[in-house]
Amino acid sequence: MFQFDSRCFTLNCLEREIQPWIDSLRSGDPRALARAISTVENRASGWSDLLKALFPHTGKAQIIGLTGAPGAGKSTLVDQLARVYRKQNRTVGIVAVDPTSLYIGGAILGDRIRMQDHFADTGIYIRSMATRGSLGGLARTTADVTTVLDASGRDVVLIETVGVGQDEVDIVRLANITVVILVPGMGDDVQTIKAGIMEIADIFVINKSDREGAERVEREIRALQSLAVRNDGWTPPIVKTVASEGKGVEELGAAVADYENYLQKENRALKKSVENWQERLVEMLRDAMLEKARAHLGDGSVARLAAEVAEHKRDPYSLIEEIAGKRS
Ligand SMILES: Nc1nc2c(ncn2[C@@H]2O[C@H](COP(=O)(O)OP(=O)(O)OP(=O)(O)O)[C@@H](O)[C@H]2O)c(=O)[nH]1
Ligand SMILES: [Mg+2]
Repeated sequence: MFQFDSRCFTLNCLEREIQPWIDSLRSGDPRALARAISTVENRASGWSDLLKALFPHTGKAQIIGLTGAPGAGKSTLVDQLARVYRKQNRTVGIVAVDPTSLYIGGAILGDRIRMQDHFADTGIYIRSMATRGSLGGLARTTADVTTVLDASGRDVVLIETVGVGQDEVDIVRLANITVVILVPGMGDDVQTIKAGIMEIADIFVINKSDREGAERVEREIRALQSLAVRNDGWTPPIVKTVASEGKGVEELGAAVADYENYLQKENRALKKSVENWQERLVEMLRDAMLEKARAHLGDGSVARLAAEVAEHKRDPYSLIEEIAGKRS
């Protein structure tokens, strides 16, 4: 139904094809939305034209990234937070990113169960990104999927990601608001949490506060905060939650709203967005150049060149200059 016509080569023709799709997507049709997300995620034919056409409709959603150690209760919290927003009549899109195949089984199962829970509610759309796209990094694909959700008119987009690697830092960076979830007594004391993740927190959540040690985690966060004051002057609040019982979730919603208000002042939201785009544009450029170079080199030639360098038949520096077109 929404397939691109492969005979469509002109811009006018593409626009004619894309427009009805975008119209149904923006009117809230979940099938049009699912189709658009798959197209973008799989880099299927027409993906970039679709994103180009969607971009003018973006920038309205509140994008909230939630990250934390495996099993910290991220999905449970996301689910509860989605309920809070639904009570406020705001529509929600959820993107659950699974960075390693190790978590895929559990996460997908968990998401299915939750999906059933929200089944009757078209105000919640859940997407589990189980694959690491071969074209473009995980962060890039997540950003593009978020763009689709934003353009579809979702008021809030919640992105869940395990805070373990650089990819995850990149993913949460694309959010307007970053929530870092810690838990007491899991061996992941504040010190052992990746420093990069701690720095990007706009709000801290201590989930599983029904367990012993929540105060200790709070003290550790406070101690860290006293060492490094953020240059925007915001002190990330600490919210204690028991996600499995829905406790503290309203408070988390309020903390998010506080930060939203803070961002609205003194052009901070725009400043943050410019910073984010700076990162994203560089990444998009890197992807595009790499793709161009690969297409130019053809299949298998990177392996052949690697062999030549390894055997010292040629030096890698001139080789790259040659490929990058600095010298010909
Ligand atoms: N005691 C307690 N258990 C909780 C709380 N929140 C979540 N859990 C439980 O912790 C387990 C993991 O929760 P998830 O929400 O799947 O955690 P996650 O961080 O999304 O996990 P991954 O996506 O696999 O990294 C589940 O069994 C939840 O029921 C809480 O506040 N207290
Ligand atoms: Mg999860």
